[in-house]
Amino acid sequence: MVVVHHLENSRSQRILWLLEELGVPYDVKRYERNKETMLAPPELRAVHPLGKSPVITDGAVTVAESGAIVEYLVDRYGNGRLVPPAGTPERLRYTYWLHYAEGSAMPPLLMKLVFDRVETAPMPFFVKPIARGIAGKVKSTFIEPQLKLHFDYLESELGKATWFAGEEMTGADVQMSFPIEAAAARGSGTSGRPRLAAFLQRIHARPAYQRALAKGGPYELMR
Ligand SMILES: N[C@@H](CCC(=O)N[C@@H](CS)C(=O)NCC(=O)O)C(=O)O
Repeated sequence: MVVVHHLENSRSQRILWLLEELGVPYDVKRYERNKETMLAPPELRAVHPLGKSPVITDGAVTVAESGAIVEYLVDRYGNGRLVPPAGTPERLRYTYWLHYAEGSAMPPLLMKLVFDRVETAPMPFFVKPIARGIAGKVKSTFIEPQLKLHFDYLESELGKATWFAGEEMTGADVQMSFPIEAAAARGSGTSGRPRLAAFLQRIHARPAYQRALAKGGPYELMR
């Protein structure tokens, strides 16, 4: 039986969604974030040394890293579903987006989260203007332009086909859902980008997505 080690309000939500799309039975083991640091609890390190989510166990097998988990589940349980046939241009796009989500889209989003926190973190009054000045500068000169570059690119890519890898929904869309949802929650991403907004509406309307939400519990991404 597949067990998803699911950290609240996190990337592992998309793995529940994938399992629902595939119709694979699974158990969810829930973990709560530390309220102050927002980090995962130490128990997750007993499953995988990094203690990050998602991580799945499937019998004797443990798989971490969401792109690898998507690939594993689609290969093991998909019977050809949610992955374009090998050797096609769609398959190459599938591989590209599977890597792009965590390799390229998430780093500037994570940086925005961190520098937003620096701006609001409690600190001695005399340090505040300096810390805020640095954070504001990094955001305006690097992070915001990078986010615009990436999300304009995504908007234009969705003009080429309905889904990221082509006309069929695939595991790449599951993988890409998180950066787009995270960007939407953080006030960038979908505003003024109708194709990205439509992508989110389309996935949120899927019965499998809603079943996954019911299993995973409340899903509110960090702003
Ligand atoms: N690239 C990894 C990122 C894993 C990751 O950072 N997960 C976050 C949840 S969204 C996490 O576990 N955060 C809590 C922590 O770092 O303690 C993946 O896609 O699986």
